[in-house]
Amino acid sequence: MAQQKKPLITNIFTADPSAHVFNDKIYIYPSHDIPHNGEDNDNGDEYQMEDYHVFSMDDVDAEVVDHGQVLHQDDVPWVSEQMWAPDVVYKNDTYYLVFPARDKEGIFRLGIATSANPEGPFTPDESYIPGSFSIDPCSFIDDDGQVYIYFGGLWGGQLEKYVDGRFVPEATEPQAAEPAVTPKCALMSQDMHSFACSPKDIQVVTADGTPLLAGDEDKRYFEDPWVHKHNGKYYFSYSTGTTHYIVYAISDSPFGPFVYQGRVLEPVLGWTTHHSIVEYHGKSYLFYHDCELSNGINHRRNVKFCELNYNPDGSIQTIIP
Ligand code: FUB
Repeated sequence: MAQQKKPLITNIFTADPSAHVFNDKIYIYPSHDIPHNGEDNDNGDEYQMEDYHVFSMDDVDAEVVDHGQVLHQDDVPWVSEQMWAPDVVYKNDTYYLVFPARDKEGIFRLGIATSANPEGPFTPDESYIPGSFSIDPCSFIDDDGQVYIYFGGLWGGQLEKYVDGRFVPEATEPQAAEPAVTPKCALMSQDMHSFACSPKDIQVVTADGTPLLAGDEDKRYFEDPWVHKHNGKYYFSYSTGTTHYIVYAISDSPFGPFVYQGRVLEPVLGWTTHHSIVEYHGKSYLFYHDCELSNGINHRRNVKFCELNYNPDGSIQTIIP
């Protein structure tokens, strides 16, 4: 079953799956795609998500359980629209949902909502994380209990509009020969409701230490960060957006620099590609999405998963969807 790469959730459209193991079960925290007949554009207006559902599986071969709606945008005081790709981290005996959405001015921010249970429901903070911006938060808890949030997405995700920490609406991507826009990472405070430091640039570099260029669209960061640890190394994986790959880079530090390695996943059906990597009972799994259920409609996506394997040198074997 784990190898079949078939749509895992079929009762609603789901995307951007963040998978975690809590209490020996696999929990999936995806976006909830809402069908409509509007057109696609580079601003991501077609992704009109309003709420989150949580899913779980007792084992990789078990039925997936929909725990229902766990948070709706109408219940979040600071949100106007577009609750996109979320993630969850467990700390302080609490499950923290970290999620992006547009604030009342239309600027993407990151918010926190909490629950005593992994399946929710989640209670949102009154306001977004001060100093947060852009989309696609990925939470990574290190062996020492410190939580890092990696985030950022180009175009609709507004990442290129942050210049020296300020939102500059007219800012555009760098020229092809200039260094690529970097994803960001912030250490979370111990109470998990604020950043403990200003967001730092995460550099992805070539083997000789040169930062990737904006024109290297097969490799440079676009959106969808994920960090996991394997044999003591930090693996930073992400989507290249315009070229539709999931690729990865490795570092000895959670703040990088990360050295580019290769591809995790070849392009799927649909424009976006988004993933997470989780270890369960001694095996690793890739959770991702495509548009199989809707025959390729970009904003009607479905979550899938399959096994992910490493070579003896720690490199990841590329997955063909
Ligand atoms: O789901 C909306 C956006 O599409 C996400 O934020 C991106 O990562 C892409 O999957």
